Amino acid sequence: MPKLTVHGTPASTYVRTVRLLLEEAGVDYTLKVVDMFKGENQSPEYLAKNPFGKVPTLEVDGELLYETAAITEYLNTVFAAHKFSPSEPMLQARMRQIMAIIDSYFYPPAIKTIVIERFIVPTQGGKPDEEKIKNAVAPAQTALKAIETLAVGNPYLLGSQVSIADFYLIPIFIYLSQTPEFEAITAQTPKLRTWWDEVNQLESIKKVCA
Ligand SMILES: N[C@@H](CCC(=O)N[C@@H](CS)C(=O)NCC(=O)O)C(=O)O
Repeated sequence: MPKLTVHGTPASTYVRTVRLLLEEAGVDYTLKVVDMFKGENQSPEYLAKNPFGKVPTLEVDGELLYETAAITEYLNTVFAAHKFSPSEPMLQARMRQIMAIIDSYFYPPAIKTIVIERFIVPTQGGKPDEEKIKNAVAPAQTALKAIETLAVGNPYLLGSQVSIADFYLIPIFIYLSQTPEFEAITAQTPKLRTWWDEVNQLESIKKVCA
C-alpha cells in the first residue's frame, strides 16, 4: 500500500474534498498541515511541491500530485476501484462538468468572496465588504442552478452512490450554509437543499469538516 501524505490547510474546501474521499474509501493517510492563513503555502519549501502555492498537494511514496481533480481521480482509481464516479459515460461526464462548474463559477463567488468576507476578513480585523458580497450572490445562484439541473441523482448528486462531485460541493455548503446569503443562493435550487439535508449526515463529514 503506497504511503499517502496530504499537504494542506484543514479548513480548505479543496483539502476537505480530498480527505472526504480518503475517509469514505477507508484509506490510511497522513495530513501534513500547511497553514495558508500564516502564508505557509508561499514558503519556498511548499512552492517546491506546488508552484502555484495552492492546497492540497498529495504525496504518493514521495511522488507529488497537485490539482484536486487529478488527485481525486487518481485516488478513486487506485484505492476505490472507481466507486466514486458513475460508470455510465454521460453521468461520468456530468460529474466532471459539476466539478468544473464548481472550480470556475461557484468557488470564486461562494468561497473567495462571500465566505472569505464573512468569516476571514473579521478575524483579520477588517469589516466584510457588503457590496462585494451582494455582487457575488447572483453568480453563485447561476452556478448552483446549473448544478441543480445536472444533479439527476438521489440521494447523492449523481445517484445512490456518493461521488467526487459530492465531495466537491459538500465542503463549500458547510461554510455557505452558515452565511446569511445561503437562503437566497439556494432559493431556486430545492433539489440541492434536499441533497444537503441528506448528505449532511455522512460520518466522514464530522471527521474532516468539524
Ligand atoms: N485548482 C486548485 C485550487 C485549490 C485552491 O484554490 N485552494 C485554496 C484553498 S481552498 C488555496 O490554496 N488558497 C491559497 C491561496 O490562493 O493563496 C485545485 O484544484 O487544487
